[in-house]
Amino acid sequence: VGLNCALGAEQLRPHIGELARLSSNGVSAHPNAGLPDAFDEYTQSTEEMASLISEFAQSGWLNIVRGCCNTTPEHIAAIVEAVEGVIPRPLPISAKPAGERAQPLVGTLDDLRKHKATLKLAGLEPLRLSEQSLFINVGERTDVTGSAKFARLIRENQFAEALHVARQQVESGAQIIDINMDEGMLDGVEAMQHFLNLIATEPDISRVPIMIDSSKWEIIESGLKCVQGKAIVNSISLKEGEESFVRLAKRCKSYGAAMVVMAFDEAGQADSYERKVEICQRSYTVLTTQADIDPSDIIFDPNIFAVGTGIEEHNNYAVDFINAVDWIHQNLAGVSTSGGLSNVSFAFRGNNPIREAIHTVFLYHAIKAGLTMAIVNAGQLGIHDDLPEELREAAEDLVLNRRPDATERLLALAETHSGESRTKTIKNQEWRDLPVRERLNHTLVKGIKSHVIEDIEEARLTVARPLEVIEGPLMDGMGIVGDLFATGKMFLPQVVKSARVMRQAVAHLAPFIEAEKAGGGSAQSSAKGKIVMATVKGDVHDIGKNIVGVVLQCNNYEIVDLGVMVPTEKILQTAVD
Ligand code: THG
Repeated sequence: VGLNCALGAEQLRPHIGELARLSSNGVSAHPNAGLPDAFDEYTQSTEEMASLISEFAQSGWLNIVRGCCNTTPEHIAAIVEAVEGVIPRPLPISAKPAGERAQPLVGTLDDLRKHKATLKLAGLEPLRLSEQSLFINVGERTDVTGSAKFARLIRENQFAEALHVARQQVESGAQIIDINMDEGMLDGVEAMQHFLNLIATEPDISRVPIMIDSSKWEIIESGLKCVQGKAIVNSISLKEGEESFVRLAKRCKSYGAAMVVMAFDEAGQADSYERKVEICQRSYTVLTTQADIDPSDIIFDPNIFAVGTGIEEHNNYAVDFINAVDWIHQNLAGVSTSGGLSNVSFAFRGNNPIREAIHTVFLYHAIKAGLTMAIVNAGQLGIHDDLPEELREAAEDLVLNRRPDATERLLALAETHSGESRTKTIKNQEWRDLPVRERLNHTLVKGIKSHVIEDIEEARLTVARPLEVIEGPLMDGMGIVGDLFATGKMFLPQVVKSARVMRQAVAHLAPFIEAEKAGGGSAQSSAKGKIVMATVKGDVHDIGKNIVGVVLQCNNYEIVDLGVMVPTEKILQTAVD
């Protein structure tokens, strides 16, 4: 794998360096003779080009090198001379020779920790999981079987609106989106391909990896042919026996996709802890020994089924899922886990506050057991500590199967809570009468945009310097958000909302802070120093940076803010300049 054209060797350096770091195959470089000047002429000398290439080779980056635009026989001769005797890049040790089978990685606990979830995915941007990774939200709304609205949009060919649903998922915190076009009245292959091609042209959607969800292999494969990056197949299983399982797993691998593996075998879906464990163990062995699948590409879904259905055999479903997730992470090295969260509350359809309460409680416990990701309605997760005490208790009784009458008790509560959506509850509360500091806390934690400016303005008038509003109530609020998030009581989509409010608040204060600085007069005019700030390549999160920037400015530093996703070279060059 390598890069040619478009750039000269100098500009190609970071990309070749990165490929060399990542690739398990040989790496090639075919740079142009520099970049064209204003007259479209390439002027790089043979010596200059050869010296750059020599540096690449000496760094151990190259297996093949040649030239592209405007390299002359003289350039090539100089390159040949420059790399003479340099050892080609050795292949990384982890790269297995073709055909060699992976051994199952069941081993000691230490081995397990080492091999824990290293799933790598990508849309336009990479999503790499490690042991430190937080829970991943997969957006569920782009599913014709899970959303009446999305189904209607697709049926009526309103693809622009359907794209909007996908964008909303990403905006409200989905880090992957699940797409399902399984409906009797639809040409699933056609709908999947059309929708995925449209998504590919929307960088703010296609930056996240896609989970292609279908019970028909034909639809999945048609999707795999359209997606950029490294997608997830949802799903394969042993339901039709080992032979077809192995064949489909190999197909997934040939497209470079990761795969959701359902706890499903020839005898049916696993509905008890023992069956879940048995099928996942067997699937793991088959996949790693017969299909040469890397465990990091396996995502086990041990089936989230509905609880509270009134059928006694269902009472332990959530507990069995959570315990199976725990077992999988203790015993099947390197794999990830997932589930369809909204399934668990099907029995309470039509009552969103109750469903949200069940989801929140369920996720809290499943994440503690190690759950890597779940298919969720990203914009609609509750905050664990915010659930009214009695609702949380009742939901927990149901999810954890703690009392035989859990369903009845939750239903009784459902009557009092029915119809009231969570947002309405907040609106109706008397939080507007609280002191301004507490109102700001509430606004930040809940991510409510409606009164931010008004409250910030009020707070600003109570302090001597506008900066104190940031350093006081706003930082306090973010502290609360951070604590709730760290303890699994608040989820990423909510943090995203809080962050937006914080951004709004800081934006309102910035001009006042600027004005104060300008009014500070000549006594303060000599800066204490100059700071270059940026978020690095791959990181779009700039709120922390912006706050530090504002605070430093107030302390008389000059700030050069390069923005977000800035390449290393640019940061270094700016520092040098
Ligand atoms: N495992 C895997 N994939 C899955 C599931 C799973 N894919 C589909 C499903 N389960 C997860 N997705 C959803 C999406 C929506 C709902 C439930 C699961 C849902 N929808 C509301 C309802 O039906 O009441 C929506 C109503 C509406 O807006 O029309 O609950 O388990 N691997």
